[in-house]
Amino acid sequence: MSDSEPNGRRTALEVVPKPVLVEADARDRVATFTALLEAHRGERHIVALQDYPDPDAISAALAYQMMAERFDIKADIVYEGAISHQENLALVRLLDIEIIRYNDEIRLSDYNHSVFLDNQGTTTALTERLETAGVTPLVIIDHHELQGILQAQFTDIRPMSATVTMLVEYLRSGLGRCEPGRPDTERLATALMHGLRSETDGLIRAREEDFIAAAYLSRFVNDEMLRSVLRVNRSRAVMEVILSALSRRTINNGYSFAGIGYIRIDDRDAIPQAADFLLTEENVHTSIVFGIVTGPRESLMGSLRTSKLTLDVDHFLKDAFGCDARGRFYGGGRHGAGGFEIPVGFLQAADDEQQRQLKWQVFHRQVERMLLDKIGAIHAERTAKSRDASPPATNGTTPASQE
Ligand SMILES: [Mn+2]
Repeated sequence: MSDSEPNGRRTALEVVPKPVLVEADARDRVATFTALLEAHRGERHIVALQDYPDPDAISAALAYQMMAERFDIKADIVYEGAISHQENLALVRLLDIEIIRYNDEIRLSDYNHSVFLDNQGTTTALTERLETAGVTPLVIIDHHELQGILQAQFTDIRPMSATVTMLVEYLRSGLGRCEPGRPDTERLATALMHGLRSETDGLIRAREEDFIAAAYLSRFVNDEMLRSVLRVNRSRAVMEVILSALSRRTINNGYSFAGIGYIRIDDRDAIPQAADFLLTEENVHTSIVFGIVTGPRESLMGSLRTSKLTLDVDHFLKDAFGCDARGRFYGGGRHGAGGFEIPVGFLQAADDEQQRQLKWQVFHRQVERMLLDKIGAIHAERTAKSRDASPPATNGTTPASQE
């Protein structure tokens, strides 16, 4: 693995230098994982998903649930937050996936262990709750960069395109008992195929190992079901958010950003969809949409999308927003996409309308300034570089729109 890229850029998708399916490694992993499940036979596990689970996470959890079942392990899939993207809702409903939104009636101490899939505990509010309840992490399988806040008995963190691809490796080894024509196999394979497709932009960003996973899944996928999951329209709320982002956007050096004010937690997924939409505008290479999501825990949330190959999203967001007092970054991302979340904290839930407006203004200005500072810094760096490389320009004001 080429650990030392000269500029230190490492995102999940960029570091896959040699075929990941090194057979011996895979055999070891599968053997260790199998022995682990065997050793925990009969237990109850909680699969903790990120607060806003996506198809990669949801389908990976389903895979774990079915593998664990073979060892009489009952795994509940739990998240705290919301499933708001229509496609994700369709996935859960059409494939009848049992996924539980955290509530006070769930006794976390009933679980023997926790399992983190497609996350490492940094993007779910369940991490702290589980810690408090004394439920220790058993498994982490994830394709994001190593975050190192949790120690589990079994850890598989690799720079793959999707968590699904990693789970399929375990399934294929026989842990899954996948058989054509079996309804539970069909359901699982369809969910995984959707997860894989959505995580790789419809396989456009898929790599060799993802195609191998897809080829395996294709034996079991129910095409009709998959089509139904994909055939969902945008809700009115999402359209309104897109409209709002469109009318409030400002464009600076190819960066388009829009602060959209307050948004209900159930419509939260409209933010990335609005960012996707803003990215389609001519001469825009990067879009950022953010707003204050209201709900039990109010926070400012934003999404970034970029088509600029040289923009390291993870680095960009970490640098722009920094981290909290405990050292946790407010933002992060992967190839082409990222997000950020800043807790509103003490300023939460003001009933007074004027105070609400003031609060939004404060957050809006602060985020906008941080983004502009970051863009300004990138621009200055680039201008300096091009000055080094080429004869000096006749005047200092280089046109901004040269990309
Ligand atoms: Mn993922």
